[in-house]
Amino acid sequence: MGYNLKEIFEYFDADGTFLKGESYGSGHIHDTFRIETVEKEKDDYILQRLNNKVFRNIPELQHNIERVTVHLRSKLEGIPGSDIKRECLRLIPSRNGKTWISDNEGNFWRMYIFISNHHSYNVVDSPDKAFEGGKAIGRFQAMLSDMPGDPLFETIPWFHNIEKRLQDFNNKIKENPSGRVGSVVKEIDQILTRAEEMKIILRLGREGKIPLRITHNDTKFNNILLDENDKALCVIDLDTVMPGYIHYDFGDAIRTAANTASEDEDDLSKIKMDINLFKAYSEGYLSETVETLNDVEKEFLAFAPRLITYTIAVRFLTDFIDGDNYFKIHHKLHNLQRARGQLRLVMSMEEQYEDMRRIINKLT
Ligand code: ADP
Ligand code: GN1
Ligand code: MG
Repeated sequence: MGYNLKEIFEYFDADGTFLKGESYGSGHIHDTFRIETVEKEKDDYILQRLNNKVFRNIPELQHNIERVTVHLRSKLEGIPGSDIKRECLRLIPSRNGKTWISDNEGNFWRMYIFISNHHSYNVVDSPDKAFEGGKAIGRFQAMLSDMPGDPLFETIPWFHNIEKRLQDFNNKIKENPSGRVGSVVKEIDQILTRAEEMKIILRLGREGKIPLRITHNDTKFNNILLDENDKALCVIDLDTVMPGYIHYDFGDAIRTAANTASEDEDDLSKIKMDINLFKAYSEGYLSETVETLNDVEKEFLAFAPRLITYTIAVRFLTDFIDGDNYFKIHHKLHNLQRARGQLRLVMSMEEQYEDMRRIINKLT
């Protein structure tokens, strides 16, 4: 769809003159554009058409991000040498005084400063990068741990709730809206045989053994930007920052940071969890958080990657059965291919589970 990016850009109170706008990044949810400005010394921008089918309440979503970025910036101001413009997302207000606009076609738009000279990875090729990613998420959680005010708005209710995800999955299997169920019986079986054991984190939460904290909830590695020297720079994609268990962030990051292949890999033989990348990410993450986590949180850290990789497999397969209404896809079997990849990764984690537990035990 062709949008008049120049006109939309000019509704925001940006510093700089529109030069051009192009599709950017590989996110699965919004339509993201990089806007370059004419003046070389001025910032570029990220302009996003927000997915309001996924995020039903844009004002509350934006309010969350305003609160989170204001708090993060106040923390960074207290740290000498911080590069505040690159270490924290900055929303650009629009000319109506809000941090988003809606156009005549019912589209919602927002804009951030483009974080310059960053590196972004879909696949991680070295323990150093994994370590830095872990540090970035640990620091992010630590900085938000004392954010004042009411709990954040739940932008997607039940987001990582595996009981609810399995309910939706089973309902779609019964409905079979696109006639695809017959082609995925093997994958359905792989999911159902693991369903019970996946409920443990929710159970621990209900029993009061692990606390809800402010978590990111979408820590795939391309949402963690590294700097030009591949050091932790900025955690982006703040749409799902809300109350959650730390296992969700740890698990989602390992799912991507320690996968030897990309999420989209169709050759399953290339997909494995790399235990060295797991170890390095864990070291980075725990270097920032080990003092604050309770014993039960630590005990179940090694399980978290199995849970979240499984959860994403359930979500990809549900979307495939539903006829591809949620994630952006680039070919007909894309969601199925992704679900298969995630299931393979779960199996690789199961094989290495004792080693994962040993590593976490040593670090905690
Ligand atoms: P989605 O929810 O669709 O993943 P994101 O907010 O993660 O949307 O943005 C998509 C991609 O755009 C990111 O993975 C990243 O590559 C890039 N991006 C987003 N915000 C910025 C920013 N402020 N500076 C630089 N790149 C960004
Ligand atoms: C989506 O927005 P993005 O592309 O960073 C999804 C995550 C999934 C991920 C799978 C709001 O992340 O939950 O883990 O795709 N985000 C949302 O790649 O659903
Ligand atoms: Mg993203």
